[in-house]
Amino acid sequence: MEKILVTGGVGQIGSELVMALRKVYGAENVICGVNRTKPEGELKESGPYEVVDCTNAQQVADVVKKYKVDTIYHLAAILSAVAEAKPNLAWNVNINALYNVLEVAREQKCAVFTPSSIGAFGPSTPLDNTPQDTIQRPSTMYGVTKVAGELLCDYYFKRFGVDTRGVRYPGIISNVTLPGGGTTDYAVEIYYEAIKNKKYTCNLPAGTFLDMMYMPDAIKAAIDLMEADGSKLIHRNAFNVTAMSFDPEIIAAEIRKIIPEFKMDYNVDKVKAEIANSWPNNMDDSAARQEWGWEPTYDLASMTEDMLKVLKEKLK
Ligand code: VAH
Repeated sequence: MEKILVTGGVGQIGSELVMALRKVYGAENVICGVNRTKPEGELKESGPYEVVDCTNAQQVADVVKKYKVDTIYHLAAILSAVAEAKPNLAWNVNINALYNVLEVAREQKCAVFTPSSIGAFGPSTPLDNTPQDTIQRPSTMYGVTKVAGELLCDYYFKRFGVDTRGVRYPGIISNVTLPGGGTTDYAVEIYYEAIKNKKYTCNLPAGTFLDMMYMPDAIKAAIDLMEADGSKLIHRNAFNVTAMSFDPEIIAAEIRKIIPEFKMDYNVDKVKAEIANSWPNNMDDSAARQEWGWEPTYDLASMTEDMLKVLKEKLK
């Protein structure tokens, strides 16, 4: 990997992935691709950025040719809750933009990382220990775009030899950039509210178990997969990866081990609750472990300790 473009470069994953990739490959070799929101601070100062609206194929092609990009981490996407509110926008960004990226990758011989999600599963999927290969009939526009994206990436590998790779991310928890419009956003907000107000009103009901992962592990998964020996990848796109599974009561109890006075009540968002109920309780990620050595570092206890430590400083 010499020259890397990260689309969605100021998003929850993109903003941290750009910084991690710059540490590994050299800041000047990692281009932060942004659309309407420009990078700020260290993200802006540490290396190049370009405005690239991925729904515009020419803009993608121009940036890839300008920097002789050989690898694209395509993270620009509309997340699940916003996708339900704006399904047409979600299709355009999550599929038409991906098609543009894959076409440019085919022409310019780039490798492509595109994340799928636990959202690619639906109510008829086995929700416990969800297999790598199983029924995928999602009931959300987000899920439809994720399944279509997985199949499109498989096709570009098989038909055109494009080196496409991807993982099915669970909910991702981070302390740098707030997530925007996801069903799992509560698992980030709860930490901020625990520090700021020692209380939180949760929008998913107790008993809603979802796969989750700390951001450092999400970044590690993306880079490790892209660096893996491609000849060993049987599944290649859409590997199940997870680090933990919890419901709101369990994460609240973990927070109380550090902030005993923390209180939580509920005001359930019916749309988000319906989306979350159609997703797995926990996934089987053995294929990723066997094919490219996936292994998370953080569990709920160590993530909670780190999140509260970092946010205590950040929110001072
Ligand atoms: C969302 N955080 O909630 C994203 C993710 C697993 C869910 O894709 O939409």
